[in-house]
Amino acid sequence: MGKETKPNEPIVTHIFTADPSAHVFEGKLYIYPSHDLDHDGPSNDNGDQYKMEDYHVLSLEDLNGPCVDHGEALHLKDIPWASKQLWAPDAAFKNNTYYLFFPARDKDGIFRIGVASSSHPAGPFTAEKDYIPGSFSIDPAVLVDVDSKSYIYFGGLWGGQLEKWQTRIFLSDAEGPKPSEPALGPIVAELSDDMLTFKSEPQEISIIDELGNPILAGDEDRRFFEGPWVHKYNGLYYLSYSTGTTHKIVYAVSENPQGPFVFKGTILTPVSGWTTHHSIVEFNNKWYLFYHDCSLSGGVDHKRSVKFSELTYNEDGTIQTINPYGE
Ligand code: FUB
Repeated sequence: MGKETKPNEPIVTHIFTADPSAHVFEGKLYIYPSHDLDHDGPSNDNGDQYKMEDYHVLSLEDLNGPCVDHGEALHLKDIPWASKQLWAPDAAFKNNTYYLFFPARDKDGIFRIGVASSSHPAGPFTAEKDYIPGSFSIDPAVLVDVDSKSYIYFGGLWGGQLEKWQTRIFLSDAEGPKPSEPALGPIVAELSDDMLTFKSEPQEISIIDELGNPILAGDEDRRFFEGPWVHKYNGLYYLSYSTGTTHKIVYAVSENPQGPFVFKGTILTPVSGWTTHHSIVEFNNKWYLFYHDCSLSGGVDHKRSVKFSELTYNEDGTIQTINPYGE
């Protein structure tokens, strides 16, 4: 059991946590983060420093804490198809079951997305024997829509390998589009009713500007990099994501869960550390942004801590930009 939580402070300090996916289950706020490890191994653009081996589920009864760490919910050794790097997960509830969606490298070193299930939101989760057929890249986020259709969003550049799948075949030498070409978007697929397979072919989401032009690969303040998250507000779908090299969380809006999404603006200004990754959730009639930074570790990129901040919509549905350091 941790101490009381406060906005813009680590919700736990006994372990390093990152990539928080927050959901309200059974009246509590459950957070599904990555579990960062303390190590001195190599750090590079391939993301080798993010060598996580398990997941811990956290929960809060209210936003003043304390935050409960429910312990290990799933370990790499219990995932038959995975070899390393349990990156950013998400969870969903359907069929009276809690599903944990997670990326990991398979035995060939290729990122895939797996599913594990449990009867309890905190697990322990039992992994399927193989990854989701046809899955690739990283950072799954699942939206169970009001009509009970479920969508999985995923993708990430560089270490997340999205560039290598442009032909839907893994090409290890493939590079991303030129700066003047449309950026790669995140991928969406509808999930099967049992949540274990893709019901539809994964398709790329288009992110456009207010004039209908695609966001270009060279537009690093707006183009998709990794960490897609989709939530609904007033009947609209909000796609938010990290811009990677410019370290922002930005968002785009659509009337359709599969897009196209129209770019709107910045939700979170850069935090300490290279990565930025978030989720957005409504809890007790208020909206919250969960995110991470590296303040607790003094700026070590792979030793991150989950924090939260209240999120405010303007009357026109746009989101007010959050600067977590109050500058
Ligand atoms: O935590 C490992 C990776 O770093 C995640 O998958 C990315 O979104 C970034 O936060």
